[in-house]
Amino acid sequence: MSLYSQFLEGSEVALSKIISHIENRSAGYQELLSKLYRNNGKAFRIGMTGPPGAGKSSLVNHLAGLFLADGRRVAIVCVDPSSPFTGGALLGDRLRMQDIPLDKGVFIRSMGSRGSSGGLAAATSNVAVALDAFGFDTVIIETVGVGQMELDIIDACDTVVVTLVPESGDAIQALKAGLMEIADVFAVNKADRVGADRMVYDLQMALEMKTGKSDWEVPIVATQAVNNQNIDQLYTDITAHRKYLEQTGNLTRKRGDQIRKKVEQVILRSLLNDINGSVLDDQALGEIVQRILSGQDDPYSVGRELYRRFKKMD
Ligand SMILES: Nc1nc2c(ncn2[C@@H]2O[C@H](COP(=O)(O)OP(=O)(O)OP(=O)(O)O)[C@@H](O)[C@H]2O)c(=O)[nH]1
Ligand SMILES: [Mg+2]
Repeated sequence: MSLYSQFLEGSEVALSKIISHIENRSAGYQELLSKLYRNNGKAFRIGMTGPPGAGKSSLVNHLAGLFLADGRRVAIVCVDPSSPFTGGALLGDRLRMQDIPLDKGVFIRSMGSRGSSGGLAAATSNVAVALDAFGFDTVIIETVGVGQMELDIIDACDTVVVTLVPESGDAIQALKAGLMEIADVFAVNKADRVGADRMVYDLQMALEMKTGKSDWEVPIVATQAVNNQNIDQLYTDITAHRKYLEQTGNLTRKRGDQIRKKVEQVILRSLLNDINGSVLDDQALGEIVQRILSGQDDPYSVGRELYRRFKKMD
């Protein structure tokens, strides 16, 4: 039986292999993704981001439990190989065992840092496609920080939860880091520590200053992941955001935009592959760079000329 048939029959081992295939971009992965994409679009994707150590994994741990209790099938993708799940009450130690299919309900996978950051973001969204096609209806993606890669990953999610802690610095900093733009829900975790109320208040102020408001009012939830406090509220807000997306048609629009970007990516990647294999190779590029460095040429002339040459080849 082929790997794909095993996948269709619900084998988590086949799922793991297919994910590695996608992650490594080994031969035939695009054909595989073509099939997976046709079976995709049912899962709810939740992005969890925030500074290192804010308690994202602890929150995900509890949230996964709440989704499970609601009869959902949950998959977790952890895009930070350096940080193992620290575990919580419900799934405990099992969450540390990454890459191992767990319960019937929860599947955890951590993504390696291989390849360029753009590559990792694309690979992560493709892995989410595989999980969706496999039948997980809830996919939670955890990333650390807010670099370009994280923003790209977050872009592929339906609902984004930004986790901050009282020590994260002031809300203005969050504003500067672009967090206000991407957050659908804020969790101010470690609310057992001093400064949590202040952080919530400052975030509220910052949200009020935000321009280009949508009609979704971003909730701010003070949580204590270690004490399992207020995570049910976080869960309620996350599911409310999903309902909002569905009812306003924003979900369809958002996914349409994501697909548009994906198609562009596929075209660009194919073009780049062809160009690299024909009018450009490593050595040629090296020589061009030298010429440009010494002022004999410039990137615009070279780029346009190479593209013209490439088009003539058809
Ligand atoms: N005091 C306190 N500690 C917490 C709380 N939530 C999590 N922690 C602790 O904070 C530490 C980091 O928690 P994680 O859940 O691993 O945080 P994370 O954001 O996933 O960390 P990275 O993935 O490494 O960025 C752990 O020691 C947790 O026990 C909380 O509500 N209060
Ligand atoms: Mg973590």
